[in-house]
Amino acid sequence: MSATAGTPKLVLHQLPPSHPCATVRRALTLKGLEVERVDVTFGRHGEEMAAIYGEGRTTVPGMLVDDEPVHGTVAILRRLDRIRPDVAPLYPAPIADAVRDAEAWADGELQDLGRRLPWGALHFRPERFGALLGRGTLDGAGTDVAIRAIRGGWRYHGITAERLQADLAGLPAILAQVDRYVDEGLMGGEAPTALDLHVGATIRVLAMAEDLRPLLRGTRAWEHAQRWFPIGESSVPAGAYPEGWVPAATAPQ
Ligand SMILES: N[C@@H](CCC(=O)N[C@@H](CS)C(=O)NCC(=O)O)C(=O)O
Repeated sequence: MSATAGTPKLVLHQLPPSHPCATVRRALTLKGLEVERVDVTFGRHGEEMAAIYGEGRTTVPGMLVDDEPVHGTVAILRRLDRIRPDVAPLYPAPIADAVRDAEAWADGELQDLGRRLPWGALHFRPERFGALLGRGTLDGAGTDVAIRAIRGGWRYHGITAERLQADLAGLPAILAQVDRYVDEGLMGGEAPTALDLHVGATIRVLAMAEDLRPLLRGTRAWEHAQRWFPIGESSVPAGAYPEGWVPAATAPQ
């Protein structure tokens, strides 16, 4: 694919179900930038990414900008904003610093929850692992493979039942933080900021667990996520997390 005059050639290395990759894809469409998408191989993605982006840079997304490696969601969003500053600015001038500060939280604490909570739910419903890849319920043999993969996911992400329970207990506070950012005008406006894109992609991945939807619905996080990341059917049915671990939803504000 050749870049149009003045626009660099962009290549996105991704794992399609990854929420940070969804953030970057949304930024690209908002800015009207063309990109070549390359799916790295799940399981070998670490070595494939490091070979392109350098030692230790094993995660997705990464982007080549005219062959120059730019690694990580934040670096990519900032670069896209420089490439096309006038279309859909992600760090609008009056609030740019505040968006950048909030982005550090969204790229870290919030984004991590978007890995631990779905992996956490899948442990209890491993036959739904295929839903991550847009497939249906797995059969017995497929579920055996999924169980092994999910065990690996728990180890890799440092998930324990104790941590999962604590993450679930902490979710209302996380959602309240998003609502504060909306109140402060850092996201949730007519035009999305970088924060909208980080938050929206994570909310959508959390919504794959039906158990979390009562908590999510009625928050401004949910309402605003839908605008940039439409949320479809859940993938893991209600009743996955152990009883009593998901805090009760309060009445929508
Ligand atoms: N905050 C970083 C983290 C990226 C990240 O951890 N990506 C995950 C996918 S959601 C990944 O590559 N996981 C595979 C691995 O860590 O090996 C970013 O947004 O670039």
